[in-house]
Amino acid sequence: MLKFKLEATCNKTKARAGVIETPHGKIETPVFMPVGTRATVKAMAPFELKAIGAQIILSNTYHLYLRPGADVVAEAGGLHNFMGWDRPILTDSGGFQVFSLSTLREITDDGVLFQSHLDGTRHFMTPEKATLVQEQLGSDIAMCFDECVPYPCSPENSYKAVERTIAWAERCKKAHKRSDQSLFGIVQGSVYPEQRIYCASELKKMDFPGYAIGGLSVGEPHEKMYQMLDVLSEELPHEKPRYLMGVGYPLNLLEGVARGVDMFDCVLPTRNGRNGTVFTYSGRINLKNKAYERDFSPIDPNCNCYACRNFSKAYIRHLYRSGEILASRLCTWHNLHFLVDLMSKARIAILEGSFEDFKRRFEDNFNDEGG
Ligand code: PRF
Ligand code: ZN
Repeated sequence: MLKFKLEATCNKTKARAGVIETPHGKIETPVFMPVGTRATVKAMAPFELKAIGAQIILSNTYHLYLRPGADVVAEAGGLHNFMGWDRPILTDSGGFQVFSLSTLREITDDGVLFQSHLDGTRHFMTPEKATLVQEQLGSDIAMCFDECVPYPCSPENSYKAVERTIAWAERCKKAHKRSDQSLFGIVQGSVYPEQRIYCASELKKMDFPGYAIGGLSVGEPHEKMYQMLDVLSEELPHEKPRYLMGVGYPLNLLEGVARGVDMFDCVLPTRNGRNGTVFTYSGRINLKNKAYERDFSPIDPNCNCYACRNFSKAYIRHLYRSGEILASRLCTWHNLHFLVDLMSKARIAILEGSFEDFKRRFEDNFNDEGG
C-alpha cells in the first residue's frame, strides 16, 4: 500500500529527499511529525496544524487503548474521523509508553502485564493486541510492538530485548491484516553496533515497508546516537523510509537527516511551547525571562508563522505571566512551525545539492548547549 520514492540524495552526506504515499495523501521527506498522544496535538486544532504545514501526525496506541478505548475510536469511523484530521496518521505501538508510563510491569516472551497510569487497572499487551488496536484506530502507518530498554543497559539485557523485539515483529507481521495500513519494524539494540546490525538484518528479512530506529534519545550521549545511525544507514534498505523515534531537537534532526533518516517525531516543540521555551534560528530562549519585558520584536524575525507575524516577545511574555492560554498556543504554534519548516528547508537544500552548507549554516547560528 505504501509507496516510497527517493527523489534526491546528498552527495556529501547520506541525506535523502523522498515522497511517501499513503491512503490519506503524500508526505514529503524529511519530515517532522507533531505528536498527538491522546488524539489531539496539544493546544492545536487540526486546521491550525494544516496552516503550519504539518503533513502527518503521530498518535499513541497505549493512550487510546486505555481511553477512550479502541472500540470507541473504531465506532467513530477510525482515528481520522474521530479527531477531524484527514491527513496521514502514524500510531506508535505502545512498546515505549508501556515501559515509561505504566507501573507494575511484568514482561515475558508472550507480552507485557501492566497497570494503567490512569486508574490502576491491569492489562496484558501482546504484539497481536497492539497490532489489532492499531487496525481499529485505522492509522496509515502502524508500528510493531517492541521492547525499548533504558540507557544505560548491559549488552546481555539489550540482547534479550533485541531477540524479543525480533520475535514480536514476526508476530505483529503475522497478525497484521489491513491492506490499507503499513506496518513498520523497529530496530532496537541500545548502543551496541553488532546488536543494531543483527536486529536490522533480521527485520529486513521480514520485508517491512519501512523501518524505525527505536531505543535512542533515551539519555545516551549524542555521539552514541549518531554512531548507531551511522551503522544503520548502511544496514537498512535504501529504498524504504527510515524513522528515528522520539527525536526533535533541531541539531539532532539535522544530524539524523545527514545520516539518512526520513521521519522524526517528538513532544519537545509542544511540551517546550507550553512552558514558554521557543526555538529560534539563533538558539533556544524562554519567553518568561525578564529580558523580554520590553522586547517588541517577534520570537524570530526569520519566521513567518502566525505568532511571529502578529505578536511580540513582550506580549507573549505578558500572556504567560497572566496565565493566559493563548501564550501556550502561540509558542506551540511557533515551535511546530519551526521544526516543520526546518525539515522543508532541509528537503529543498537536498534537492538543490546544498544540504551540507545549509546544515553548517544552521549549526553556526544555533547557539544552544542543550538537547
Ligand atoms: N519504541 C517505540 N516508540 C518509541 C521509542 C521506541 O524505542 C522511542 C525511543 N526514543 C520513542 N518512541 N515503540
Ligand atoms: Zn514563528
